[in-house]
Amino acid sequence: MPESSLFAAQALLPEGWARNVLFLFGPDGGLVTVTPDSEPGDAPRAAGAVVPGMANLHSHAFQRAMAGLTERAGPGEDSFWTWRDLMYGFVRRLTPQQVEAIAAQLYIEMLKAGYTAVGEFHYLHHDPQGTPYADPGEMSKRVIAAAGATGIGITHLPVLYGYSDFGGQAAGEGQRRFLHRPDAFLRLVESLIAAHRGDPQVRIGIAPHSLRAVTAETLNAAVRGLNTLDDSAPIHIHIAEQQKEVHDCIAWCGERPVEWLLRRALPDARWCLVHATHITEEEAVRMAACGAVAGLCPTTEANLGDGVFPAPGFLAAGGGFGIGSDSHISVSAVEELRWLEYGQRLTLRRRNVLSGGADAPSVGAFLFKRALAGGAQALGRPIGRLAPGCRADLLVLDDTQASLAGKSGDVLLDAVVFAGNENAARDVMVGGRWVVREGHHADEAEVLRRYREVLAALLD
Ligand code: NGQ
Ligand code: ZN
Repeated sequence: MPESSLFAAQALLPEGWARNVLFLFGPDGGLVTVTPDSEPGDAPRAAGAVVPGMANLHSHAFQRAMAGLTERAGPGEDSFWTWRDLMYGFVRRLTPQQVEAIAAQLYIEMLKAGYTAVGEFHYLHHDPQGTPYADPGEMSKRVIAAAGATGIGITHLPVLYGYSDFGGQAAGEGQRRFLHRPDAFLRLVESLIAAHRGDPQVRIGIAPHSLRAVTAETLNAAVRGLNTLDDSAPIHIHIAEQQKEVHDCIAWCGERPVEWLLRRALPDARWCLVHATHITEEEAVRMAACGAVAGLCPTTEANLGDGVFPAPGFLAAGGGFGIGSDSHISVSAVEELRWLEYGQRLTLRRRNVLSGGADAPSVGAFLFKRALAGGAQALGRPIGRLAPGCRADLLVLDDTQASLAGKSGDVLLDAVVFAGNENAARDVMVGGRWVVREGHHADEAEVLRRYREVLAALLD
């Protein structure tokens, strides 16, 4: 049953921090009224400060099960590309049931970490031979079912994947479970949109995998097709993550990946450009101007040896960003935000690089608030703001933790982002329902049991 109200002594609202806030929720899990300086009446009291739930805008759920398995040096120099070969090997045997169990475990971990919605960039579509399942939406349905069962909101982004490299080169053996032609892909998207119309917990978008995996023709066919179904649905793409990718793109067409995309696909505020690590100052300015969100995944970008996103130029140009845990080497909004700033400090040898300037100097609060806004935009969901009409997706912070002692307002978020190693999310609500209470999810033991069985079988 959704709750009907909550009272918070301190809460982060769109206009800033407020005291004695009374939240009233509707039966559909939306916020109806948000009233500062109220009396609690008989509303339940939050045990700590209340902030909006965070969006995790980039996830490949199955990769949670390989986290920790790829940290052994190979015979030659390891790279993103050698990691990718290991990933192709791992993906070879996964069954729909296993993918559902892995996703459920992951989504509980996300909820406990304070992520209340996920952007699932989903490319594991077909059986191990590359043949569509009897129901071509089988794998998508498993992942969406895991989200439904655990309570996380999902923006499901079926991936269009057709080729292995720039210029439409034939896909390889390791990629056969991922492949679609645009027409079959659009039938999948259409069936998923039809199945979830009106469901506030599920939104469907698309994800052309990367400029390596599509051509101008297939990319544009997918976007045109999506527009006939839902012309505000999100569109995500991996871009300019590795330097090799940039060099190969220039060798192919004479332009850098983001330059090519800006000219050929005209991305706008519906788009999320995931990683965009290797961009020039000019690309940063043009990317910011088009309104697309930068989908930053600092722990995975570090783990895979990608590089550091040039955040100062992009933010100065007005760019928006959100965070994702991508390969799930870490499932922690705190780590993503902390490493986003630390990457800048380490390369620029400065402190307090990403902030709102003199008017909003708190770095942790700046990162948290911007990631809320960018994540909501990228997922195409009314989240990230505790305001009437938005979803009742929120966190209660555990301010009994030593690292948070005595802090309030923006300094509280600075301490959450930089000063603690304990999980600060005590209670987590999605769509008006408590999904985590005192750090626990009701189904965590059963979901973990199933996950352990899957891992035992996979690592056998
Ligand atoms: C992915 N992961 O799709 O899982 C990719 C690697 C590729 C990241 N980009 C595969 N982090 O880009 O070809
Ligand atoms: Zn990715």
